[in-house]
Amino acid sequence: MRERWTTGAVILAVALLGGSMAAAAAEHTKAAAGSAGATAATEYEATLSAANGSGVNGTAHLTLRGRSLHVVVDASGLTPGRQHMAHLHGKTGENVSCDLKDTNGDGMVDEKEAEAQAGKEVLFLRPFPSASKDGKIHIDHTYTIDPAKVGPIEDRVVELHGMERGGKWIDTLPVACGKPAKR
Ligand SMILES: [Cu+2]
Repeated sequence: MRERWTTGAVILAVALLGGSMAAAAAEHTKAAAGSAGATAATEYEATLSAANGSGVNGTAHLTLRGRSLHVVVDASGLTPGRQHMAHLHGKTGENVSCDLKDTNGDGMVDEKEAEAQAGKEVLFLRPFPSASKDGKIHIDHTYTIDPAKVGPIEDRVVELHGMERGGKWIDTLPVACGKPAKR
């Protein structure tokens, strides 16, 4: 009697194990199919143009592979020795542009005005770079993105921030903006 109960338990355990293994195998197949689909890369290029008369210019190259986004930014004309914030900006369901407007007419496009046009940060390009002695920055990093938050790359803009204004360092002030286009 005890023998039969044990046998039954073993059969049940094997059945459960078999079931979970089948589920694991199915999950594995799904993951493999997903990564196979994700190997196709989409490349984007953006020319970064000066904002707020910063004199900053540069380029951004973005490579999207599934949820992986490789970003390379090179720019010059930034404030030497300062750390400059860098982001992708956008608005959900909208195609934003770098047409940043000084709506309050104070002679500069502050971050609030820029956000009205280009939207908030949808991706922080961390670690933020510090400009070299000759005012250059370089970003080369791969991010795992949430596609629902980041949205279509071609609907976003790349922004660099931080410059002195009236002798005061303003870390949020936009200094360059560029719109990625597929290449
Ligand atoms: Cu930003």
